[in-house]
Amino acid sequence: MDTRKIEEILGNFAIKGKIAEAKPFGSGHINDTFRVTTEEPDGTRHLYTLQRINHAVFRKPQQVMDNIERALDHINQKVGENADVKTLRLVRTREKRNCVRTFEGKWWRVYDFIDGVESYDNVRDPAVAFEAARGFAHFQNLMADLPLPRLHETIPYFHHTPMRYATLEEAAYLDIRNRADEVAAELDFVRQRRHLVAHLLNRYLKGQIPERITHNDTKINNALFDPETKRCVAVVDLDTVMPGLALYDFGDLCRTTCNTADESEPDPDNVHLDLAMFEAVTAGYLDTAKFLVPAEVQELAFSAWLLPFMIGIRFLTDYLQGDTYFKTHYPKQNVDRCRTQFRLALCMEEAREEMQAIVQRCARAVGRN
Ligand code: ADP
Ligand code: GN1
Ligand code: MG
Repeated sequence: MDTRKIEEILGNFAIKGKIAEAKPFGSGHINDTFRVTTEEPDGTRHLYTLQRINHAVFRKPQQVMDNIERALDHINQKVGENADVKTLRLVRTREKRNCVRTFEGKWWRVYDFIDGVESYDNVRDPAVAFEAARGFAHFQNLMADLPLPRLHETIPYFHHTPMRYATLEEAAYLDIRNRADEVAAELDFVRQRRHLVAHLLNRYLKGQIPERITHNDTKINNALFDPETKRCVAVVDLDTVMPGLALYDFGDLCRTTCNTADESEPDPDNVHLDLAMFEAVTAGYLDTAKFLVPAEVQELAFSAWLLPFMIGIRFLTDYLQGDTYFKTHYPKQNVDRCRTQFRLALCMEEAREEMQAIVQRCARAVGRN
């Protein structure tokens, strides 16, 4: 995108100074993100995050923005001037709105850029995993007393595994790109495990696991770290903050921290489960998520398996549907992503007892059993 276009969009927002630089930023799969530097006449510089909300994914962008605004008002009021945490701050438009819709029908928002922090697509350091888990648990904690009304479901059935499975079967049946034969082994992998898709939802429906306000996209690169203290100082990507199960947040963080390979690793044999990382995530999460009920603690290891399984299903579905949802950078990236997730899930099946033992050990350490 050229600077003139960015200038035109930013012209709607109450930013300080004139654009000095605008660069694509981050490695998110959904939105278009830019880091923008502006400069005032006296040389003072400011940094902003400009984002185009992917409205093919988020069909009601205004609801996304209203959720985010409520969540941030609540969080910012609670954390106050606490210097240890950095929170997202929306920059309003000159008309005091939280986003703009251009005449072409595109939706844009601006945040203050959180500077001086690091984010990682892949981590191998258990101390970072521990901190990330504490960061997301802290986020859940902060959201626990958000006043009613209930937040909008910005993507209905987002982590509804039975629905994700049904959509996969539909995509395989329609097979609009003639790709189903090529991924027969992956489809088979899913079908062999279909009896597990409703497990957490059944416990939720029985009233054993509560609905909470959750982040729903807790991959490690949505946590920002202080490079010196290595503490998680901010949680970003709030588009999917909505009612959900805490276990989904825990599981997604395990998915992105316990895998020794990248998400798009082309050779599944390079995918291994790092149990030291699982232990660190579990310990960090239990350290801060004091609100968990016993059934949630019991299902931590299961949710660590469920998320790679479910997100693998989503990558596979997207491949069958022609790669229209996740950004891809080469033709079969969604197949690589899917195989990586399924290999990780398989490793977790093989390590099931060890993972349960780790959960019990961590729970005992914080007096939870
Ligand atoms: P996507 O939905 O496409 O993943 P994100 O909101 O996660 O978009 O943004 C992409 C990446 O940009 C994040 O993973 C994070 O590393 C970085 N990022 C997003 N917002 C900010 C911000 N306000 N300050 C600093 N970095 C940010
Ligand atoms: C997307 O937006 P990003 O890149 O943080 C996706 C997540 C997936 C993840 C897989 C709104 O996350 O659900 O788990 O890719 N976000 C949405 O890497 O679908
Ligand atoms: Mg993101």
